[in-house]
Amino acid sequence: MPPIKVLQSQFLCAASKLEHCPPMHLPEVVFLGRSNVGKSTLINKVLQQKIAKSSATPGKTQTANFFDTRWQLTHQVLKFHCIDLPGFGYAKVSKSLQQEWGVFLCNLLKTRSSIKLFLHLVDARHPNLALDQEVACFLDQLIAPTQQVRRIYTKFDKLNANQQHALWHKTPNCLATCLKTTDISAKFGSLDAIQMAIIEGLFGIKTDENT
Ligand SMILES: Nc1nc2c(ncn2[C@@H]2O[C@H](COP(=O)(O)OP(=O)(O)OP(=O)(O)O)[C@@H](O)[C@H]2O)c(=O)[nH]1
Ligand SMILES: [Mg+2]
Repeated sequence: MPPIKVLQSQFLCAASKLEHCPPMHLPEVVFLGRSNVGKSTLINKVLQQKIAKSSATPGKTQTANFFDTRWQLTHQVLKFHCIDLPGFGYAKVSKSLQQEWGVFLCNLLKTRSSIKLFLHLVDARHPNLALDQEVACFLDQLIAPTQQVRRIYTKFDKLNANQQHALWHKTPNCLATCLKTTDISAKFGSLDAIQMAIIEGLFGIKTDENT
């Protein structure tokens, strides 16, 4: 697999309305999932920089946060945006605000044709929650042929070896992540696999890792 180098990443803007979102000049990958599932943490991992704010308290990310990044893959320089979203299903915020986020997020996901890849993060300990199934159906209905959805299991390190094998067996070649690279056996995927999936989803560049 050709090496990926993250050349540069920077915070671009935070949006709570469609009008605040940046122009759709670059392909975009959006990280979505339940509150506290590990969206901001995974963005920091793939961008190799503490750029998205993560927290043990659910509801940390409250706006759609856009990050600009430039990666090098052999001789190509690839530019794209990562979007960190507020989580679904966070009960502590006032209902009206939550509804507001719901409408904004749904419109963002439906109308931003620059989003080429939706990464749906699911807690590996709870792979079949109704809320995640709803999100998966919602995404299936809205995606265009130029867009792709991939599921990533987070907190894989919280499963014991048997549970890791069972989940892997059920969904072969799934993408999985954990807090520290050493917490996950290489056979269950790696940060490289997630980075390559992003490049494949955004630019259609296929590598051995993803085939
Ligand atoms: N053990 C373990 N902990 C994780 C993993 N990913 C994230 N965490 C922890 O889970 C908590 C939530 O992580 P965040 O990245 O802030 O989650 P989020 O999905 O961005 O949360 P919101 O912004 O509130 O929606 C933090 O304490 C992280 O350290 C993982 O793969 N393994
Ligand atoms: Mg977050």
